Amino acid sequence: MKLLLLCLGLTLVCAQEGNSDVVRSNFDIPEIAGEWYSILLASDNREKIEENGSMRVFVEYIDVLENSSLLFKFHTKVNGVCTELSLVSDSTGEDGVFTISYDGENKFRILQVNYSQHIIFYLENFSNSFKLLELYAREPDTSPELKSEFVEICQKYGVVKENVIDLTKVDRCLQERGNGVA
Ligand SMILES: *[C@@H]1O[C@H](CO)[C@@H](O)[C@H](O)[C@H]1NC(C)=O
Ligand SMILES: *[C@@H]1O[C@H](CO)[C@@H](O)[C@H](O)[C@H]1NC(C)=O
Ligand SMILES: *[C@@H]1O[C@H](CO)[C@@H](O)[C@H](O)[C@H]1NC(C)=O
Ligand SMILES: CC(=O)N[C@H]1CO[C@H](CO)[C@@H](O)[C@@H]1O
Repeated sequence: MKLLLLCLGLTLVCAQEGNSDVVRSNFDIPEIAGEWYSILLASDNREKIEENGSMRVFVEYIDVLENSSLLFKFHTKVNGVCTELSLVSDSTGEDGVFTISYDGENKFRILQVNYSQHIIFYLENFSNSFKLLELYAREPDTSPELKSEFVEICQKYGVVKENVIDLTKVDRCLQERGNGVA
């Protein structure tokens, strides 16, 4: 009963299903720095994330720069060859929201993060028409529970589950990763 009343009072908090050990606002951006692995990738435009798609990128690490911009080091397969890709994304000043110029002008936000475990990004374009959701983890793979939660989140953002790709089952160019963060 007490719990029910608490939920009525704090509908917003209680309505947040799934993993409660995550941060959904007031992000501590320096905490997202360091090594990550791409786990799941989803888009309403599947071509973007299929083989040879521009958004099929595998993260190695995120660096937080002095001016609060983020440096993403990725690997991507170009004609079957692992190729490095570094992108800088600038802070918009809004909590967890950044811009990035890559395949058009894009804007992304952090949906949720557990700094020591995983992070979920939602990217929306300015110049082209597609949405992208990404799940990164500190380890090369995550629990099936977290993967299912991600699929549910994608559906809420209008991306069907058939358009969620499990990158742990493909070559993520892991052998190209450096030893630690530059
Ligand atoms: C991250 O997850 C771990 C294990 O579930 C938990 O102990 C920790 O409190 C979480 N951290 C945050 C910031 O939620
Ligand atoms: C922040 O610094 C990086 C690296 O020097 C640069 O590429 C980026 O344009 C800068 N962003 C802003 C908003 O000044
Ligand atoms: C991706 O590009 C490679 C090299 O050009 C080609 O062999 C392969 O068939 C392409 N894959 C798809 C799904 O188009
Ligand atoms: C966030 C954003 O600007 N999304 C745009 C993506 O591109 C389509 C088509 O140009 C626009 O309708 C969206 O507003």
